[in-house]
Amino acid sequence: MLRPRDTPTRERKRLDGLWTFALDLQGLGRTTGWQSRPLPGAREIAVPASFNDLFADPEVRDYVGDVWYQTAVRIPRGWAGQRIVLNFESATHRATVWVDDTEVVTHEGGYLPFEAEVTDLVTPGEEVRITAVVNNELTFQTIPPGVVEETPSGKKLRYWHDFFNYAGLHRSVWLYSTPRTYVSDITVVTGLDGAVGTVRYALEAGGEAADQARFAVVLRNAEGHEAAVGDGATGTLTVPDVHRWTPGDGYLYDLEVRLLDGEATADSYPLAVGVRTVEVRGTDLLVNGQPFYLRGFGMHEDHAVLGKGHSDAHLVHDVAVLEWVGANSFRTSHYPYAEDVLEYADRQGLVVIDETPAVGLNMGLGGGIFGAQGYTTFSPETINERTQAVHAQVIRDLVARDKNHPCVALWSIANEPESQTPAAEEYFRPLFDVAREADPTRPVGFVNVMLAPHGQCRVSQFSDVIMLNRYYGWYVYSGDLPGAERAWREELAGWASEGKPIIITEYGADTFPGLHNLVPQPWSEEYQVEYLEMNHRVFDSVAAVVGEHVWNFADFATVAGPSRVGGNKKGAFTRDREPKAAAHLLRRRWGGGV
Ligand code: BDP
Repeated sequence: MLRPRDTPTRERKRLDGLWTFALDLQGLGRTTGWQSRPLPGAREIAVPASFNDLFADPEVRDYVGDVWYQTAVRIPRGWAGQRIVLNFESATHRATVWVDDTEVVTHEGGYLPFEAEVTDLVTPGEEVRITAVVNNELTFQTIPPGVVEETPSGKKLRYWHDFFNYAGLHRSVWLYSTPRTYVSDITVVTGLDGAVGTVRYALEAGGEAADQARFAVVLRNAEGHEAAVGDGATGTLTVPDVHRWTPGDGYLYDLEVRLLDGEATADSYPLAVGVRTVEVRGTDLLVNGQPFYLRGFGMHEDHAVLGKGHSDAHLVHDVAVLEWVGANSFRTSHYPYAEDVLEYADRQGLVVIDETPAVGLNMGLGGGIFGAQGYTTFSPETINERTQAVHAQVIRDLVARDKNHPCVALWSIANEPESQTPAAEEYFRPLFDVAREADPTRPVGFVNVMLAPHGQCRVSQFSDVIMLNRYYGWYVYSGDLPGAERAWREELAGWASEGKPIIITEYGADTFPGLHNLVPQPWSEEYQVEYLEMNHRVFDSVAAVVGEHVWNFADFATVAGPSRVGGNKKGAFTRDREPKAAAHLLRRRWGGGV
């Protein structure tokens, strides 16, 4: 699915703004047809945003179930004769959408786009009603998993990931037009041979005359000069003296894809192309043949009021903060981020570890954080073959959306799943095949949890890159940094013997900003600094370590509980992106700018 764009042959209309909104407290909406009338008892709501924090209302914040969104839109008069599509960049975690009274699409999974062709349901110049019922429940067959428990105080959603279950319409909603026969997909794979760049492309058409589709492509450099031309549905363009996409230099070419009707352009679509290679060799991660060391963070889409709603202002600011601190990369922990984020990372030359929403497939984790357990991770009643099929699909969908972004260097197919059991090995083995089949060009890994240390993990054998989340000095050896350092060195030496590159995808200590200690104790700014320094000593002594991502970029909202003080406080920055002492340490180590 290509992202909606304005091109010489296409137009788009963004449907963001104030919609009407209603909680379906009695579960009546679907049976009594709320899509066919103004939503009962509706209030106005902002799109995009999570619904949870917009109102000072606990009923909304902690709501579990269906919520309804509605708006009206006039179809542009000029779209007569065109194909018309309704596109949601995401709806967390599932949605069914109607145009007037007609159901047009249902989609499962909260962080990837979906769309429906609505040409026959609309009349250019006329208004239509768009209604979406969005549901935030999780089950053992969703990614991420969760379970709705009936309690004396009502429905409660239990889940095994450490971030608040924000939900709603988090990203833009679009109405767009294309010609009746249109470019439906583009795949590019870039290569380098000395100073010569190659852009291998494959094009697909959809619609009425898709079978007879003929294509022409032009690659232009950033100054708009033609760098190469080609025709046919597949081909390879060569670019002598290519300007590479390199970390820190997000140089992009523009690939203009044209679908031809005789000599005329029937459809046209532009794709930003960064020419670069990514490869694992021995214990190195190579970008353009050069060893690359990742400095940065695991992040979250998380802001006051907006929750997980995307905002360009916050994107620009977050990336400015990354630049200030000297980060060259981040992980989209723990779900695919808005496409705007990836497009911006492409232009900024930031390297991205792109993660699926497979987080919390580990019921043995965090009893203290998540409350009483009593579930088995992999079993016929919990995470099972059906979950695995959903997981496989989300990997395919993520690759389909993000395959052309030069910023994406590595796929992470899961965060901290159970990985020390035979059931985990059986579950994950085919998923690595799915990822490699979907994208044979990028390394694939998953993020290993402390409960499956070196020697016990049965899933890392499938990874091209070892990714480790480790909390020596926090969850274990808390307050005992010398003990933590010894234990950490010992474990890391084990992983280094595997002969693969290692990225430390999480290390961090909760820190309450403004809490100071002469003798550093956990939760103080001084302890966070000493904790990070200890980790850095360990990393710097192991050649196979090719990256350090602090957990987390910023403090973020999570499930309330005895070990969380106003959210997860492991940020190097506060939730409003002010630096803690640790951020200054990182800036010195990473050579931050501005
Ligand atoms: C890891 C998770 C991350 C948590 C973090 C923590 O990957 O989502 O927020 O630890 O405990 O378990 O702070």
